[in-house]
Amino acid sequence: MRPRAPFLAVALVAAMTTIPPRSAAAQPGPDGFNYDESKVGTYTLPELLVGPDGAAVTTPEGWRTAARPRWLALLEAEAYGRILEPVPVTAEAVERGTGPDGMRRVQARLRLGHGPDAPTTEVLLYLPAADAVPTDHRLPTFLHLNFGGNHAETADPAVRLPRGWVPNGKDTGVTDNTAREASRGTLARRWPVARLVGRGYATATASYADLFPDRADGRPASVLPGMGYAATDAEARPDEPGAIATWAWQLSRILDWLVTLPEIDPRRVIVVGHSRLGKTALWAGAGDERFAMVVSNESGCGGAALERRDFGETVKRITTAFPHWFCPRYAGWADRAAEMPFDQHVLLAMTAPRPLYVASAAEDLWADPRGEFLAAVAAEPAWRLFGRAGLGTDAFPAPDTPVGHSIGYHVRSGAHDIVEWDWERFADFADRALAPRP
Ligand code: GTR
Repeated sequence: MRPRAPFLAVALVAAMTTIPPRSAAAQPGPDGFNYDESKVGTYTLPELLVGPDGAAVTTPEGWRTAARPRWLALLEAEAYGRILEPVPVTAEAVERGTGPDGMRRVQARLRLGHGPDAPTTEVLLYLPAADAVPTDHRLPTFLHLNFGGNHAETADPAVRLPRGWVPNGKDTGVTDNTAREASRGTLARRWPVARLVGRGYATATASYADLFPDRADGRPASVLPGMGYAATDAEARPDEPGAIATWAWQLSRILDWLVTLPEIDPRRVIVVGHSRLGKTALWAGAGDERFAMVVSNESGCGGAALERRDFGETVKRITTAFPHWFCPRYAGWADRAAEMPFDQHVLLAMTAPRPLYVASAAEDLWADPRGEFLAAVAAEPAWRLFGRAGLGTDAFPAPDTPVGHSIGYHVRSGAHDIVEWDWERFADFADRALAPRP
């Protein structure tokens, strides 16, 4: 009789190839973390409307002059590190062409600072066709950093490849940290350019790896040593900026260039980010009030999600897995979330009174959707000081049902990602929140 093992092995392989991938709901994140709402426990958030002396803040003026600066300084010292100073920005190697569907395409290499050794970031911008908008019309603009390089975000064959380090990735097929032609368009689902441009927006992107390679030993290879900051982690001071602060600086420098373009409305540039880049978008909007609106997509721990809620990713885990994202002092809050002098509602409130949109995904339990929503609820008093309605509800909404006024929120069905449906909701919100007022 023939042994049965080979048949079994073949049957098993066949079965494995036809089993659909396990959904994120069945596998919410790494083992050993809480995904059970009944085990979250109780917590008390730090009072938002207070100044440095602990006195209550009750007016917009008090927010601007006392509460906001106090919280911003604390977030710099304890979480993200010092905000980096601006430098002169020069556009080089500017290409203007026609992209898909007649859109105008602009590519520019921005030199940040003086001299041939100053770092550069490569920006890709799409605008509606010239005959699609009235002359002199200035466009509201979505700006986001991307993970795979500009060429991965669109199938447009003219888009230039990054010259430096890029992360390896399943989607892009990169395995040696080097950008490749074969990645072109592999992440296009994350940036629905034609839809945004069709709705009357300009939209720009750049690779997040241009200035700080996203790896634990990235600091020496980042722009920070050249800007007078520590060359090694060992030399880094407790409030030394990390990768998130550097990426936020990149966004501000791109904004410096965008606002010089006659097509762009300098008062309607919206910063968007997904996941670690959602944390970055929030921090960029906190430090740079020229961003007219901020969008956090599934930013989770260190982003929109409350740390005092024990659900999904924790400060301990994030500072162990990604020590380079934050300032060194942040790791000191691992396992001590209840003692933190701030929580993430404070980060969200840094956008007030500008419009803020927070987005979650139902299966993305690692990022704690409910914790992201509750942070937005807790941030609302900052908008109310300005007579704005904020979120306007404390009831966690059903999936795919956007809510809110000056703060928008949705929890999309599905897994951790940023997709066209999310962007459409950001644009719906921006249409309302940034509509030119008479
Ligand atoms: C995860 C990390 C999250 C989130 C995510 C991402 O590994 O734990 O905080 O930022 O990466 O950026 O995709």
